[in-house]
Amino acid sequence: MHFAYVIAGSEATGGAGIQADLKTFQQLGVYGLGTITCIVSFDPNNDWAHRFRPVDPEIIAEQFEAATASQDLDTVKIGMLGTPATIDEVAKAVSSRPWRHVVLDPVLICKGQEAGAALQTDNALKAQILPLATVVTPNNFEARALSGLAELNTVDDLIEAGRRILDLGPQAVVVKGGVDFPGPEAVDVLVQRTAPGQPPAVQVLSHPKIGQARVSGAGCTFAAAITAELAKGKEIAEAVQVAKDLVTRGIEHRVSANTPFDAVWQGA
Ligand code: PXL
Repeated sequence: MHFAYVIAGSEATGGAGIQADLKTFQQLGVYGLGTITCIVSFDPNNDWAHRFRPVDPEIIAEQFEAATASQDLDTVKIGMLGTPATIDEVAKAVSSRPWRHVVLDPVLICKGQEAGAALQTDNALKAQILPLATVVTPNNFEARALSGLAELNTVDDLIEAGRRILDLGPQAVVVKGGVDFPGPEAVDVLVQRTAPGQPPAVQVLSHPKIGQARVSGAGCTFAAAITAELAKGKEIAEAVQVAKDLVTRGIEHRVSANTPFDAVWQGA
């Protein structure tokens, strides 16, 4: 049995967050363990606005203790954290033991948060969590925020963003162009560290976009699938291709809901 661990937020409708992560782990045949960092409950009486509740850092520490004592884990995904106090706790816990892979989905803003608090959280994520990651999966918005590039309009822009984020510490960065990327293709770029002093290796993954609408859980599922495949011993490039295929199928077979977004179906 292979084990994959996720530290992320709960999203109560089941579309995103740790619900999507654990479904993805199951679909890819790995045993999932999870630690909840925050609880997001969209408000059906207020346009499905984000309601966000952080989990007490002490409770995060207890969950981490239970998960890491129960199995010998070497692969972890980090999803939404949400506050500087949560980031402090998760950084301390994750760096307290060795990992083969730490996959970071750098969830930057949750719509329920006010801007001032979000900036502090983004900076803490960049300073404290990004250096622990081996693989980072920013979307278009997150890649711009982390790289400092204003626009990502070409494949070369995606590659340049990936190179800059690689300089912040990880072994590999997957920049997801997503629906914001111009043109008919959903383009992801994998930029991977090679030998010291050598330029990074670049791979471009492309598949025709399936509509133009955002689908909930795509980013969570993508990073969780990479994590599951790495847990099984796959190389990063293979894991990213499996993840791209799973998310593409999951978007093709998306589930409609009363929320503004459809949700990825990992079981397709
Ligand atoms: O899709 C980003 C995301 C991740 N994690 C949680 C979320 C969301 C978006 O709503 O609620 C818990």
